[in-house]
Amino acid sequence: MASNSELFERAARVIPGGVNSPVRAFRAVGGTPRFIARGEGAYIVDAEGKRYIDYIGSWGPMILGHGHPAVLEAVQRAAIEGFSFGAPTEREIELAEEILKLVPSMDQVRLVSSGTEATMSAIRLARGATGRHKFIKFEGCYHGHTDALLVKAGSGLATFGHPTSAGVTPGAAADTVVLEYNNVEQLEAAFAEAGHELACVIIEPIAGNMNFVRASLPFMTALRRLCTQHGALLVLDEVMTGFRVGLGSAQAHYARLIPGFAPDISTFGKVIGGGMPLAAFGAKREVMQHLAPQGGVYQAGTLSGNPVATACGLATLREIQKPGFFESLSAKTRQLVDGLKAVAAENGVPFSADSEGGMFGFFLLPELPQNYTTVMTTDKERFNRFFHAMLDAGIYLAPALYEAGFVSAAHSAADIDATLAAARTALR
Ligand code: HOZ
Repeated sequence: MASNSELFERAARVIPGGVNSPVRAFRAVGGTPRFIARGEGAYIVDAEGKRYIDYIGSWGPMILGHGHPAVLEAVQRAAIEGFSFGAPTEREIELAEEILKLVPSMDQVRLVSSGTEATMSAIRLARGATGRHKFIKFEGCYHGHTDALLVKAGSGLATFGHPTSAGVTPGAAADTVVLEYNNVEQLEAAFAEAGHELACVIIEPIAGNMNFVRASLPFMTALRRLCTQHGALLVLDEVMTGFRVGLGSAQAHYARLIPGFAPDISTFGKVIGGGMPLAAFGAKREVMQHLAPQGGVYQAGTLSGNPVATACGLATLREIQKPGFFESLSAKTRQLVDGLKAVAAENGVPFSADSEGGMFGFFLLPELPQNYTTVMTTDKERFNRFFHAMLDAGIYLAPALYEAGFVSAAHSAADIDATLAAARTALR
């Protein structure tokens, strides 16, 4: 049996940095990434046979835990029928119908293979539909790795201290306007100056790539009002929050608090694929009609609407609609977050934490931060010590303080208790 470090050394010879996505490399926290051999419900088991309670859940998708029987069965059946046809299938319609039933801000949805594709296509669609070039994004929000969006982004870029990626040309980023998250004044000023040139504003409604930072109600209200006033489209990036913070996603949460609130375009990923490469973007019919083959905005993909991925997504979406699913998931996640706060208070450690549905975040800061600059003031050394002590105790948290965490339906009360018991020693 090869150890994690042997596998990492071997991987580094053939894969840059030994990983296929940078945050997996443990660079922010140091040490050796765990090579995962298998997942079972709320747990993952590494190459050395050590079991962990998994709070990453593949960075969001595994809302039912690993190897849910209904999902497994649907995937196995679909795989036998065929892996990929590059032609339409009935299951794509079923998945689109299921998504649209749960997200009333959209009439139509286009299936793609990754969150990056979804956000990239949403920006192109907004530009094509409005005939404008510029768009606003917010510092610390990560919308995938397309050039124009890799400016002052969170997640892996924050981890490595390069908020804007090398290789993004000034031309590619020239129409990207970056503003501070939750800063209404800055937003008003930007619209006053360039509102007529803006195709859209893209935002993570709960930013999960600078840990967990909610858009405040005044900020979201201003955003909706300004977009409408100036003819810019509001793009909610729900790749992370979609079907994860609640059945109607983050937009339903804001719609409950802000009368009439709805985005113009939404992007989804992660949960809608249940762990398979599947994502989507959607909007009202008048916006979506700009997409090829009806309209002039081109977008395509060989594996888009893949039959195995749609089976996985569909089975997952059906499970999360069962009565009481989100009530139970939210309660468990709150139990974890409240427990961590209590442990930190016992240990006299400055700590704040928040959750919505099955998504959570915590900071070694006395108050929840409202923007990226404040997130960056977190005590990194203490976070890294905490991370490693938890890992040793069999608790698998995100290996960077800029990432949100995820609880699944498979996590039990005993798992949460075990996590809090480990935190009692680790959080010092
Ligand atoms: N974009 C993810 C972090 N927010 C990382 C994905 C991965 O490494 O799997």
